[in-house]
Amino acid sequence: MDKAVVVVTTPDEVRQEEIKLLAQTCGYEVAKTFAQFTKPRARFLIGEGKVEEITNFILENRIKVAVFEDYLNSRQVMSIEEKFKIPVIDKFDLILNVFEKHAKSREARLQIELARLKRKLPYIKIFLGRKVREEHPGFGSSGEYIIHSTLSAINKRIKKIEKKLERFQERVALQSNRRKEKGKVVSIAGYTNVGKTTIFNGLAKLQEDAKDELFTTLRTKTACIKLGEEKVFVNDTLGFIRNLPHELIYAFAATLGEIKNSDLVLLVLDASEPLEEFLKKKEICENTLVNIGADHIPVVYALNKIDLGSAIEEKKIGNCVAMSAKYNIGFGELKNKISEVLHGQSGT
Ligand SMILES: Nc1nc2c(ncn2[C@@H]2O[C@H](COP(=O)(O)OP(=O)(O)OP(=O)(O)O)[C@@H](O)[C@H]2O)c(=O)[nH]1
Ligand SMILES: [Mg+2]
Repeated sequence: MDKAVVVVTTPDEVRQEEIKLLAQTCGYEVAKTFAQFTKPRARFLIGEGKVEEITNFILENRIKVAVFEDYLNSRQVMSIEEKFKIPVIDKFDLILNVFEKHAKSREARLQIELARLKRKLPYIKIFLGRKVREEHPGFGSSGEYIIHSTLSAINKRIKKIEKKLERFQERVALQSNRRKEKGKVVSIAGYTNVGKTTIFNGLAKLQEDAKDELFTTLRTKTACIKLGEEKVFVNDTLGFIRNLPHELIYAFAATLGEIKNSDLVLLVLDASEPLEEFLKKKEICENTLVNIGADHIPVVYALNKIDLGSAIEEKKIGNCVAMSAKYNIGFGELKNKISEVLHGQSGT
């Protein structure tokens, strides 16, 4: 396992935990976490003294990668890498690495490549500019040619992937329209690792991957289930996370788009979390639904993981069902609630 250092600039403990969990999901062993809560600095994000301290630790402990919790711009990445002499990644890169680890479908891989290319473009521009200036002093036409041809090759690739994903999205839309003719569609949404796939498996009596890792599910899976006499299609979807960069939401539009086309969103929340954290994650999920244009759809809240024992009275909100997907508790009530809301909405 490669050793990593984590650098945090937020006092928010949950964010600090989350970045460590992401690093571990990515296969890194976190050797040490460095924290600095001062105002962000332009050059390294953190102060020069801190940079020195971390550089020494990296040298002494054979650290392979430095992970920043906050987002870094390309110039910052480059300046920090010059000091640390190891790759520097931030939360955006880390999420992409986790996605990559779990990407099984061609579309997921394309979406990741697209996000990475777009993200790396400014970095490559600066990097090439510097290199060309070093190797071709005077910055003559040959240097400019190198930059131009490299960037245009990358832009071509971006366009090509975007076309492919567009076609994929059209196919998905067609499929989901066809499904809609046959029955109602319920999308299971929520924070990553909250138990969406376990609920999906319980509803559909399937055995999809459900692991104690972030972002196990990348590609929407659909199953047809019976609610009484009625056929309903259920989607298992990609998880949400705090601070999910907009670019990433756009890159995964093909995947998240299905939520927008459903008749009901089953929003899964972890009822075992302290109230404050529970409410924060609920807000993040609801904001994400707004961002992907799915906030007009009726919601049923699944308060999952009640087996872990925590006060849930104060967490009961709107149409909700307390359940434990892992221990098969609450599925009957959940199905009834889904039917009730689906029918209330259709007026039948
Ligand atoms: N204690 C407890 N654990 C649960 C429950 N439901 C799910 N889990 C566990 O939570 C972890 C995540 O479950 P998943 O179903 O993979 O969660 P997910 O929301 O699909 O996660 P991603 O697809 O990775 O975003 C797994 O280790 C599950 O076994 C529950 O009701 N109680
Ligand atoms: Mg899942």
